[in-house]
Amino acid sequence: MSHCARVEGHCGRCEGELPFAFTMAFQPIVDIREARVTTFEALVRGPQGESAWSVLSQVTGDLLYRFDQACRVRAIELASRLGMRQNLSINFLPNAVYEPEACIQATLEVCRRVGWPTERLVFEFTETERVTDRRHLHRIIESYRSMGFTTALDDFGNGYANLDLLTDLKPDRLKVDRELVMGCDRDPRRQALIQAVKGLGDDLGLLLIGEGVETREEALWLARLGITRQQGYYFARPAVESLGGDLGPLLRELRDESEGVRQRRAAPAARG
Ligand SMILES: [Ca+2]
Repeated sequence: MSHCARVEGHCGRCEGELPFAFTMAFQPIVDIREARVTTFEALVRGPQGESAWSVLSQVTGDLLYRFDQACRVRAIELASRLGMRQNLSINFLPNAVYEPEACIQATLEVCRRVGWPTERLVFEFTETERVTDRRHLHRIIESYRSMGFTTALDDFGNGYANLDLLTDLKPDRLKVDRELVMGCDRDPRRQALIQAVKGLGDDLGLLLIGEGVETREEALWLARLGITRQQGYYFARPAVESLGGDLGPLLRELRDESEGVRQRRAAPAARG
């Protein structure tokens, strides 16, 4: 891995080989209103498609920086090689970013090398429990925003993700966690919560994404509320080193149905 030009002298935190192999899977984020895939989220996997945990459990503290950098590089290289035309969403570990403007250099370098436009990169982040981390996270988000990247607050509605993060960190996008989405078509409590989050998102100018959509009913309920950006097994599971199958027929059908256009059609398209 190349040296980081923005750091005086020698940083070295992200240099060196990793003692284990890994690869990336890609899961689509769709827009039902537009009936298209807008983004692919890159998710870490073992070299033979093993779980994320099988890889993450090997990331010790001293490997954190280089692992985070290697994930970004691998995701961008693969997205380019697979001919991805959509946005690429990358999860980052706030604790793996030492100095935002310096640590982004390897990312920018691989973008230049493979010809990936930086405006098609989205960075997803989650909150951690410590206030000092919050300040650090704030600095990273501000820095990324100034560099023109899109940011998304991940897992909202689960764990540490608090309401004040929205105004404090000002992300561009908000990913509504599976915990809220699960069974939303038939649970009044979840519906009330999601409606409140939607109102908040609208007021703050955030684009909402429903995560963990697993059924057609959840997809349609969210779409009718106006949360037309969605991700989950209902559309596609993460595909290792692949962009998966064509979701066009399914998405057009959902668009028509959510907009009230009832058309007699055959069974839903096969999932990707
Ligand atoms: Ca994520």
